[in-house]
Amino acid sequence: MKEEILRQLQTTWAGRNLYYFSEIDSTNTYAKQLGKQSEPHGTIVVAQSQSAGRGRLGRKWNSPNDGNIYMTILLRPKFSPQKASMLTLVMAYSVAMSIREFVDTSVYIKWPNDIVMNGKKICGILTEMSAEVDDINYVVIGIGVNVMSHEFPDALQDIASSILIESGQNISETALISSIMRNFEQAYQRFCETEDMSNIYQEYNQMLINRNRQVRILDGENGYEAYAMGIDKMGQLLIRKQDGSVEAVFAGEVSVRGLYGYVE
Ligand code: BT5
Repeated sequence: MKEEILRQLQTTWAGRNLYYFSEIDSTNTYAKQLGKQSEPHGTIVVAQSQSAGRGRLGRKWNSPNDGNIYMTILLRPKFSPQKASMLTLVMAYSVAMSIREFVDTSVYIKWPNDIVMNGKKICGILTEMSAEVDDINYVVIGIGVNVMSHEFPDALQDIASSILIESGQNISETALISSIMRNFEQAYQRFCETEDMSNIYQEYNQMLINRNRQVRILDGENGYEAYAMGIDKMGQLLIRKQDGSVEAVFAGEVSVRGLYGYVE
């Protein structure tokens, strides 16, 4: 498997340094350990299954050995720590572009960190960082893609699905990993030119499922309805509130839901 991934990778800096596990607790946790050591920018960690896969805010990521993707990339960016949260969007854009190369079914981004097909979540992204005030030590971006899962636990039935279930297509996970790395390397270079989403946000908005929709903004205890317009150059979601005022919502602070469910 490791050799097959390396054979297919077309990247130059990224992914040449590859750690592969049949099972691991979490590829993000492992990549963070590598970040503390001197492992280079672009190192990737891939696992066939995770025993303690993580989502945001202490949530769990269901990670069975089903032919899915669990991977993390280690980066050592030169830009300031405030910009790192935009890397989640850069990765979401890259993953959506990649899945679109393989399937006929529509693939969308749900801001900020999910990929959806037919209104179901097929991928989540978890970005974590170690930084000083002005400098980033390292960033890890974890990607979980449900490629081949046939079924999900009851608790996830309503929101989760896989590429196989939604498109009926069998995709090789190694080919998809290679495509994600190629698209991410290119998108990351475009991001670094301006250190913001200027080069990417218009294409991102084309794939944004929340765009031009009523959404529910979940902000800690408070929730309110607004109209989502798309992201700006800083990766913030522009929303029009019911009083007509336009606000930019920062990804770290809130979640977005549809009015009646996960997307719609
Ligand atoms: C995420 O968090 O969506 C980020 C998931 C990142 C997973 C990758 S796998 C490789 C790397 N190593 C790790 O340990 N993590 C990363 P969040 O937005 O908080 O969503 C978590 C929620 O998604 C859960 O509370 C469930 O409702 C749902 N969920 C859990 N497992 C899922 C799955 N396999 N597919 C779809 N939804 C799932």
